[in-house]
Amino acid sequence: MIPIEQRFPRPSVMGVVNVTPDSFSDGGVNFDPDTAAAAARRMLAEGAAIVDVGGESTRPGSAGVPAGEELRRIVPVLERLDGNVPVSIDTSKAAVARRAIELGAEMVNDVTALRGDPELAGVVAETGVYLCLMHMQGEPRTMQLDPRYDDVVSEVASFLEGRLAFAVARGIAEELICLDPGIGFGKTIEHNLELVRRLDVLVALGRPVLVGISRKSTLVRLGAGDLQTASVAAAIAGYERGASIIRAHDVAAHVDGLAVAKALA
Ligand code: HH2
Repeated sequence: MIPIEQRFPRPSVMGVVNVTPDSFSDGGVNFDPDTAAAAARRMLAEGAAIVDVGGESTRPGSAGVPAGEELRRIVPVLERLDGNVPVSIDTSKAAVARRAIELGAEMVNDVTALRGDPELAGVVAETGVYLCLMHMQGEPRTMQLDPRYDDVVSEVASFLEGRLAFAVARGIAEELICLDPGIGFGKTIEHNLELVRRLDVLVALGRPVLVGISRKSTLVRLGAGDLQTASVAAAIAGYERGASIIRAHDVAAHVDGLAVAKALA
């Protein structure tokens, strides 16, 4: 595998395909495997560098699903894609990651940053795939009840630094890893805004930064009526502060917006 910054030059768009009945913004839309595979192919045609396929919603309040159910959701989609679309698997479970990698996934996107399943680090190390480590305070079921930080940016930075060291100690090559502040995961609106505003602090950790703010409730609470436009604006702000990979539902709009932002950089 080439280093992640070469595989995903700034800015790269990661399309989102949630194969779930209950996801935050696209719940149910791609629950059918044919529809999900078609959405992934369309995102690739629209300019996505990779498509993030997930079988478990992590929206606030959700309780999670067993590995068997997650596999039942994602395997038919990956089989249909047949290695023809670059895939990231959004999972914190080793069994799901292993099967997805067998079916061609080149990245594991773990919202628990290797804290959810003790076996996952070994699967990533052994297979040599890319890895995204994301910050989350608490767990999805309760994370939005009362998120608190003294300084959200330095706490997220030191968490990510610690998880990066853990991953490297478990045999995962540092050059394959990117970091993510986890917008909306145990954070208030002000925490989320501050993390994007001061993204340079996370970029200074020396690894590419992935930002997922697309269609999140912070944008709604800011008063956005058109979530696609608001998402692109937030993505560009993140890019200008150093983000490399933008996780987004509306791929074409993000590719266009980020191409202009790059030309103006
Ligand atoms: N956000 C969501 C899910 N996975 N992974 C990373 N690395 N970063 C994120 O910000 C991120 C993520 C939540 O968004 P969505 O996929 O729209 O919803 P759900 O978790 O309900 O499927």
